[in-house]
Amino acid sequence: MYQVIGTARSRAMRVFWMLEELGQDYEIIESGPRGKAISDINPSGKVPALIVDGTAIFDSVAIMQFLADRHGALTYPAGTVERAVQDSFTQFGCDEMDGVLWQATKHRFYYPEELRVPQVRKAAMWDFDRSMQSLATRLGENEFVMGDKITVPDLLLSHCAGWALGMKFELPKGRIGEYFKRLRARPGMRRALERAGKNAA
Ligand SMILES: N[C@@H](CCC(=O)N[C@@H](CS)C(=O)NCC(=O)O)C(=O)O
Repeated sequence: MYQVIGTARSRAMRVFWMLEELGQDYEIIESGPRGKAISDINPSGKVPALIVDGTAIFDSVAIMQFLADRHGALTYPAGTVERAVQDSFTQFGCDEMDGVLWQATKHRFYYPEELRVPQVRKAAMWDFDRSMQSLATRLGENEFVMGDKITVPDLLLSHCAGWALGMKFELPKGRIGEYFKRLRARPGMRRALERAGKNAA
């Protein structure tokens, strides 16, 4: 059985959600960032980690893609043009959403107070807004970023959208807003939240 180190309030949520979508069982090892369970195996102290066959894999996006590949779902096969386009959306999520939000989060809560620059939040909102505009164009009328098939970046992008809401960033209305809502309403997301939320209690 898979073991996941992390909590629902971290990027580990992406991994719980992916495992639910894939119908795979998993054990949650509760650890916040830099907690003992994660620091014992990950020198950076960052969550999440997935333990599989005795090996620890770090980075939520690497883990999600690994699981999708391994179980042959929510992904196009490596080496196909579709996979290259899919990966470009994944990279978009990392750079244009996660990276921007993480920067804003660090300057809001995470850095020692003397390193926090309040203006970073405004710049991050500006970046985020531009990202949403380009996502709107790329998504067009599609249900998912790759058309009618859900893939790894859909989970990543909508997880980031929830993070953005938590940071009081404005999410676009219309098709993009509906796209995020549709994804977050999926039963797999609901199950992951219920299970990881309970586990955290
Ligand atoms: N790119 C990594 C980032 C992991 C990460 O930064 N996790 C946060 C919690 S969501 C953390 O543990 N931060 C601790 C730190 O930066 O010291 C991933 O997607 O897993």
